[in-house]
Amino acid sequence: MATHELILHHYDEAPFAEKIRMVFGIKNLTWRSVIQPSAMPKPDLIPLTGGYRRTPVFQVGADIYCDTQLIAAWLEAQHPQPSLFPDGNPGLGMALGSWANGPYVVTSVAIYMGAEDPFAGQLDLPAHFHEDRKKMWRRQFDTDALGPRLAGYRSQLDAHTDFVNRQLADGRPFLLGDRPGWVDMHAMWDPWFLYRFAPGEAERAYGRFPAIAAWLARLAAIGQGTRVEMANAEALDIARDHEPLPATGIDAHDPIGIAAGTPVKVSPADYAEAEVEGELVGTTVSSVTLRRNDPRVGTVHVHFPKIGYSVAPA
Ligand SMILES: N[C@@H](CCC(=O)N[C@@H](CS)C(=O)NCC(=O)O)C(=O)O
Repeated sequence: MATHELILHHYDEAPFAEKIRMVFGIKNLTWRSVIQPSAMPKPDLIPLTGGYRRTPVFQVGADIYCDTQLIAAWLEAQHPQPSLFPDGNPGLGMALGSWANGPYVVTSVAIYMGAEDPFAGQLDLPAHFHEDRKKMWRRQFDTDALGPRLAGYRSQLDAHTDFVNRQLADGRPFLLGDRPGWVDMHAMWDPWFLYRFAPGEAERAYGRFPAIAAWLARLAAIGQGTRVEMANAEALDIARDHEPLPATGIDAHDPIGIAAGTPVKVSPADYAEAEVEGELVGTTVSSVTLRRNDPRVGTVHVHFPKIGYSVAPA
């Protein structure tokens, strides 16, 4: 049985999932695609994560990795070449995630949520999608009061876009030079999302920049590795039929102050809060791992990055 299969839980319209699909492309990996709903409920995902509902989630056997920061770091560690950091700056590439996942993404999502017709992109989304997202983003903005703030968000977006234009100004094909990397994935999130979810807004923001269109086309041409679909139940069976990797214990320098074996809850701190409960079984300088038991999948280890997540005794 193939414990090593790389399983991505995602849906095609998800821009954070697109970042990881692009990583599969850069590294030319074969991966299994499990389609999850774009809005709650997610009955085939929650047994794996314990309540984390965001997209994507990555699975290898009975190890479940939440958040693109952690998934990208895992893929880079296991499949180092071609590197996601072709300029040799992994720290900067990872640090820019806090820009991309924070102010940059929030600006584009606010523009989409506040746009006249949020379904202008002709996407296949469920009727309750907008309500679901309103609840999900309530810590960042009040979706019903975005109208008067849209102009401000648009001008914020243009300031972020200017970073991209300045990188591309000397004619380089990708943001860091000749080869694509994680920084390209950070920066393409917003145009990729807006062109699909609010095309009029995307045209306003990017239409006058041919260098951005050419860069997006180069990224799209990389492809997404070899994608092989998998039924949802098969992914759950794989988790059930495997043991998670041995727990690492608490990192010797970790100031977290919670002993291994303590029941804890982990939650995203920025949006889509959810209390994932489990037993703390490991930390590294950048991640925390919980052990959970679920009637459908048995024992799983759920891994979260530290950045953007809170950990507290349950
Ligand atoms: N920081 C997370 C953010 C993930 C995220 O917000 N993903 C969006 C979709 S691209 C999401 O979860 N939307 C709600 C959903 O899919 O249920 C990451 O980097 O993975």
